[in-house]
Amino acid sequence: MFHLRTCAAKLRPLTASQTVKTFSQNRPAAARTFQQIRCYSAPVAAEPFLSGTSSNYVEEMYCAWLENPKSVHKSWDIFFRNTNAGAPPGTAYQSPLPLSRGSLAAVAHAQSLVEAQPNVDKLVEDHLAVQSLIRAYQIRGHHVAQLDPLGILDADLDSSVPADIISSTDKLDLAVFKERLRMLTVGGFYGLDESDLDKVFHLPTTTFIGGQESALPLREIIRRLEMAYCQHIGVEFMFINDLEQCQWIRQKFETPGIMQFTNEEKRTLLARLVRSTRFEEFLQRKWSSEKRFGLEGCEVLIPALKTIIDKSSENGVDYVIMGMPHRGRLNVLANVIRKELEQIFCQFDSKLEAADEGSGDVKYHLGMYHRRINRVTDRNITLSLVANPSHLEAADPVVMGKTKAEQFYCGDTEGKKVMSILLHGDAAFAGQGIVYETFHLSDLPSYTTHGTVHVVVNNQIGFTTDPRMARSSPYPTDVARVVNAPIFHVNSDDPEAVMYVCKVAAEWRSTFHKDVVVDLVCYRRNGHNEMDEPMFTQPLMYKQIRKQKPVLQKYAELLVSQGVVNQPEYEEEISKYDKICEEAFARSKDEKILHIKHWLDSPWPGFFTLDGQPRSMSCPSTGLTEDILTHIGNVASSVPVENFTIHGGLSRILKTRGEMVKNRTVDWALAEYMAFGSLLKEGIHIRLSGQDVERGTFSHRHHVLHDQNVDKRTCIPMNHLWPNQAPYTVCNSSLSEYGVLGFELGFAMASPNALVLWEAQFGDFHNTAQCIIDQFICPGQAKWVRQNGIVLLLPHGMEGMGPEHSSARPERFLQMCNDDPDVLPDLKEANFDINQLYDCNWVVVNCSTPGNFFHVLRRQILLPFRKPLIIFTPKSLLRHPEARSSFDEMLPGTHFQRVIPEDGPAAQNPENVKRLLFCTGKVYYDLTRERKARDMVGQVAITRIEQLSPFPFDLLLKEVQKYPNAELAWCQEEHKNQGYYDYVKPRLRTTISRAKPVWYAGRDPAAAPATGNKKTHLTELQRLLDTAFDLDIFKNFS
Ligand SMILES: Cc1ncc(C[n+]2csc(CCOP(=O)(O)OP(=O)(O)O)c2C)c(N)n1
Ligand SMILES: [Mg+2]
Repeated sequence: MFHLRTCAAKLRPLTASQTVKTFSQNRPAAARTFQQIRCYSAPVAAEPFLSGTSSNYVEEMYCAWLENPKSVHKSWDIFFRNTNAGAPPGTAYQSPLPLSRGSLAAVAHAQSLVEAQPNVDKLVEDHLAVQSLIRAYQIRGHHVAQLDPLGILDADLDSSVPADIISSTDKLDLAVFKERLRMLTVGGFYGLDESDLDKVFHLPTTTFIGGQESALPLREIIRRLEMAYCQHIGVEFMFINDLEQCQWIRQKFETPGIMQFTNEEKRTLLARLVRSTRFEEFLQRKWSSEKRFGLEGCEVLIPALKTIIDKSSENGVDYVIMGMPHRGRLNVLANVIRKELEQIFCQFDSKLEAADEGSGDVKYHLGMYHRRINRVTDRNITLSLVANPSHLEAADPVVMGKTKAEQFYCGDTEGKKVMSILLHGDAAFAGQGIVYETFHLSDLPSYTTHGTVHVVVNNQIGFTTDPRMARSSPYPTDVARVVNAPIFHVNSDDPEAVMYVCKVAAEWRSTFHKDVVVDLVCYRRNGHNEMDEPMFTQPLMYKQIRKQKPVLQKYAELLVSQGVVNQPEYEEEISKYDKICEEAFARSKDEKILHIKHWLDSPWPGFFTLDGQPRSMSCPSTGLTEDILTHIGNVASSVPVENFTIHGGLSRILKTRGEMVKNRTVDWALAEYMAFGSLLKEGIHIRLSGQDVERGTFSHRHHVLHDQNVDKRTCIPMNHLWPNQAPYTVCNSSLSEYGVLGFELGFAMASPNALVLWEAQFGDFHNTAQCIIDQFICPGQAKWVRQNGIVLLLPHGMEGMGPEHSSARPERFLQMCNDDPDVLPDLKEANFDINQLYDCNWVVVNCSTPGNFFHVLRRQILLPFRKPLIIFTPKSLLRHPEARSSFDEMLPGTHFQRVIPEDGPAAQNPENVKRLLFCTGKVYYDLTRERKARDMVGQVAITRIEQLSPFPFDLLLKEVQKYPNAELAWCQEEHKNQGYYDYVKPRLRTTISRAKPVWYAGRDPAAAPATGNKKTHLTELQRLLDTAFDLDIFKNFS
């Protein structure tokens, strides 16, 4: 049902407003008070002196009286006061008595009339009522705006009209309006009645409906409020806690006549609608049985996006990064980003062969990067659409992160040059929690992109689900209210209203640098995809949709009727675009090969050779000179600014660090410092983000020092290392994993010359970011030929802390590695280790020494390509006295050790060794302690696998061959169905051509990652150590 409502069109008498206009033109604008003005609407017959010829004079008197009641003759003063106080016609005028006997009494009589208390009270009440009414429209007007092009659903899921708005539910029905007014007045909400409609009220400063006028009759006030808030645009903004921002929005929507378009703008809009509509029709004609998730029903999206981009370009933006779901994606690629049409069309050819390595992705997930001239502003603009998975809204934080990085690298500290636009579906925007997480990044200093423009394709359905079953909030956009983002709902069948809100949204962003939402209330002409039958579930809606005239046709008819275009011009525009499509279609048939790299959203110019290959297939030494190590160590153990008081406990930590530097050793924190500090020297930007990373969850890092005497005074010694170093960013994130990991992944996409790390508070928390891991990090390169060097630091280790906080779930990462467990690669291949890294989907390591941690971090950047790196990081080892590395392990010529072989007595006499134990990570220290205690150093060799994936087949084969008489066992502290066993065992067996068994020493399978009982934990640990060193235990199984 339509919410056709308003009153004034029928009720408005022009005389009152014209009169007031004349008044106000003569009045200084500043004279806005809450003073009541009762317009002298009394019939002329009742006030004989008010003849037509005297009206100008009366107006002048009235204006003068408004400014200063004493400036007019007392009789006028009394007249105007009485009129405004509600004196009935014919009684307002009191002729002044001659100043003779009795005159004082007469004055007193007049005075008493003026000051009649009930009238003054009414006067104040009426003004307050009008003010409340204005405010009610500003707050709730959007609830009655005509937003649904189908006229069947209420965009806010509520058909009632708010109790404090006078709108009738049917604009044309005067009786309904009167009834509503009566309900609100007679003993009702405002205490106003119909006769008040012609009274003139001063407008408060919190409204702009007056334009140049500072007072209006109530009838006109209501009409203008209806025009501003209850037509095709619903503005939701009164929750914003900033007066200036509210005033800005009011001014943009209330100012009379503000929504004006030139004929040229209208023609451009029509041409853009032609492209949008005809593109979908073309695809439908050519590939009627292919899924494309067309835009039909929201064709206005294309001109909407182009308007946002035009306006932003005009305001200085030269790079727009976009993220969007399936709906209308091909159309956006074709008509907003301007991807060559033949490249899009050839994606429909299933016989094309893929030219690039990788498994590719469906056409409506691929990304794009394109630099071109914006024809409207004549300025260069780069547009990038980020590739995305099916998982709705998952790309939101990725787009934000990439935007932040692009801003960072071009020094755009205020977001004036680079911006993001995010598109959403209505169901996904309301339903997916990542939307909320992403909004909460929008204003954080290290995460803000200075405003994202969000556009919701609100087709009032999600697949088959009605919005009333899909959300509990009135609008799908309510989530944006948490960050005070204004929300502009708009009926997408009114293309000019859509253009207007898009312009305002872009201006909002460039003025306030904050998020804003455009909610395009539209419909979906077809099913969820073109093969889908919508009538199964939405019969009535789709009956209405079948009747719905397409927006292009409606708008074309409007412009033809206005004489802005004529019919032949319109038809010419259509056939011109159809021809473009046909020609591109013909060209697309020549394409024989599908190049996924043509769909790259983030090229890295100069990093690869011209044909996209790494510049070498080797990695230099990751070691550093003693001088560099010492210098970094000294800065890491000092406070590099004057008069800065740090906490006493921290002084002790820094002192210990200083002693380690003197002793040429590093612990975990210092090794990380060395890696970061040295890369900064080489111009590599480093960004470490995650919950509490600045200090470190385990209080070991302390990268940000806090002055104990001056609030918020901090110092980051890492930024005081070298004169021309790259900047170091370390930032505590919001308490989000999905959002923040997605953000950092996006940040890492922008440049290969940055080390971007995300640290989980505890490794197991990564599972709330699983979507980013599963959909982007693990398969990203295979799907989108896009490399990414993000590093995940996941604290891991079974330390008796219970089922939570123990396991970073290594089994999950290992299960997703793409190396074949059953095929032994060619170990003699030159640069075997680098080739292996090049071929893998990600690198998984668990370092047992700080030195190796240092090397793997540096290797991440010194490699000639980029791969995600998953590091299981320690907790207790951070402070373990044996978990130290000497500078000697970090000097020039040293490397990351994929495997750390046994180097004790067992290695001296390998043929005496009875058992070769393989392990990874912290359990190594438990094993060596136990071996020593059992005096078995010559019988059991312990080899550490530091790089789990890609699996170091070559080095492990050497280890096995070195101990010909040893049985092989894998030892882990994790439960058998978890940890590394299932990954390592088949690969070890392949390494030795299945010549021997690989035994297991570790915890039994379990549902939970760890016991909650400390004693049980210790018992389990002892049992696994017993198994590891009982040389007879596997005999029975042979
Ligand atoms: C995270 C996630 N869950 C479920 C789906 C399956 N799915 C694909 S489209 C869709 C409906 C989306 O509705 P809406 O967001 O309104 O977009 P529309 O298709 O209407 O444009 C669903 C549930 C998905 N792609 N992603
Ligand atoms: Mg939808």
